[in-house]
Amino acid sequence: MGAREITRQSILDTDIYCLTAEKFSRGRSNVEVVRAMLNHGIRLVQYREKDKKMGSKYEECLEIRRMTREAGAAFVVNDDIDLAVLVGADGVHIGQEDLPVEAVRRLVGEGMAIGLSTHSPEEALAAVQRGADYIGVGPIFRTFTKEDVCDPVGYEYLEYVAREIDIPFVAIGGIKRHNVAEVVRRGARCVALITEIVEADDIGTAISELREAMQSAKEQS
Ligand code: TZP
Ligand code: MG
Repeated sequence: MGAREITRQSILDTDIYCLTAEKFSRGRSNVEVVRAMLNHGIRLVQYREKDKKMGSKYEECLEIRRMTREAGAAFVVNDDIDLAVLVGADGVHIGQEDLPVEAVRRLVGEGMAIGLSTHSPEEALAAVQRGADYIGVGPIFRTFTKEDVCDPVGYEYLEYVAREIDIPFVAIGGIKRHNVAEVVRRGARCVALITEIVEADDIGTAISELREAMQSAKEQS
């Protein structure tokens, strides 16, 4: 799979959004895992790393930025706005308790996409109003990957977003090969995953099986 257009509007125009987490990567480094993702056609990667100091995160992000650029893939940094700006990321992803979207926009300028995690219709509507470029919708299923995660939002909220919200969205939380088809049937076009990919014996097999399941669900719906 080749390069693609990467703008604030098009950042989610891909099927699988891969997030890093070295703790779950079974001895592989974030850089190794991202290399495997890119080699298997992933074109949207988020650096999400809760267990490292800023200096190490900066070094890793510089390398991952270089790799994603070479592959024509988009690169998003989770939480750290300064890191996203410093490494020239395509996007930054924030949560409900972080700085407001308008304030983040002042820091990152007009060129960088801002993604915001949401869990309810009220949060989704507020995200649109505040100028988020895309929203995260989840957790769809129970997940043990994220600490302090709220209860699953279920399909109801996902279907609401698919029906009512005009900006791009990505479904996240507990998505696996065995349930991704239903997530697509409920309206998701892009899904974000951590453990199903970083924990896999073979990252390439996990990606191609996810893609197959998504593709046949799309053809049915
Ligand atoms: N945000 C909502 S759920 C989640 C994040 C970062 C964790 C997703 O991880 P997994 O392993 O795909 O359930
Ligand atoms: Mg966060």
